[in-house]
Formats: sequence, C-alpha cells, structure tokens
Amino acid sequence: MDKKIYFAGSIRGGRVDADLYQRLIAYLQRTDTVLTEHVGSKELNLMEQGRERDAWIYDRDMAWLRQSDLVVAECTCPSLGVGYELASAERLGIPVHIFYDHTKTQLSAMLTGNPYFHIHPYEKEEEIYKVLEELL
Ligand code: 6K6
Repeated sequence: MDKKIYFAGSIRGGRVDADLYQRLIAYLQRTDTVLTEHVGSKELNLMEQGRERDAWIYDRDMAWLRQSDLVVAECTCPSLGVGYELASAERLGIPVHIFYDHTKTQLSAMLTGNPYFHIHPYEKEEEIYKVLEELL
C-alpha cells in the first residue's frame, strides 16, 4: 500500500506489449504510486533523441529508480534498457519482480540464473494480477 513502484517495460526494444504495460500500471496505481507511468503511454517518441536529450531521460529514470521501493518489470519483449534497470536495481538493493509470458519468450539466463531476482513466468495475464495482489 502506497509504495513507490518503478515499472520497467520495453520502449526502444519494441512496443508490442504497450497495452499490457498500460493495464499493469493502472492496476498498480489503484493502491500504489507508479513513478514510470509513461512506459505504458501510446504517445512515446521511440527515436533516439541525441546524447543530450537521452542523458536527461537517463538521469531522470535513474533518480526515480533510486527512490523506488520495488521494481516490477514485464520482460516478454526483450529490452536493453530494462536489462540495465534490473542490474541497477540489484546494485541498489531494490527488490525486483520480473514477469514474462513463457509461451512467447525465453528469459535470459542472466536473469533466471540470478537468485536475486523474483521471477514469475506466466501464461495468462490474470496470473500477473494474482501475484501483484499478494505482493502489494
Ligand atoms: C519520453 C519523453 C522523453 O523521452 C521519452 C522517450 N524515452 C524514454 N522515456 C522514459 N524512459 C525511458 C525512455 N527510454 C527508455 N526508458 C527506460 O528504459 C524506461 O524506464 C524503460 O523501462 C526502459 C526501456 O528501455 P529501451 O531500451 O527498451 O528503450
């Protein structure tokens, strides 16, 4: 209840699951604060925006990550940025819960092989909400 949650999902890695991110973020927002609401937005500019603008995004996101109580990541669509965020959260000691649809993807061994991460493979979206319900 009233945790600060850093939701991580693919942006430049591909937006095929953007609608799912939006539903998960809306679910989390019923009880908690999602710092990265924009990850579910349809309006995001996916293009590289130059080192300076991207540095602004990086600095802001890392500041949010440092403030967060919990990271929730949807990793069905692989993303370098999400991988970086997960490793950063581990370094900062922030708990990380990773969800992925195991009928669509094989998660990297760098995540499944690391006992730090709480890994939740799912087949149906409803399964994610059940885990989140218990978590929050
Ligand atoms: C919106 C406003 C200004 O710039 C944008 C678009 N870009 C991003 N905005 C916010 N967060 C981003 C942006 N690009 C990547 N991220 C962070 O990295 C998010 O927190 C995602 O979890 C993750 C996605 O990484 P990629 O490698 O798939 O882009």
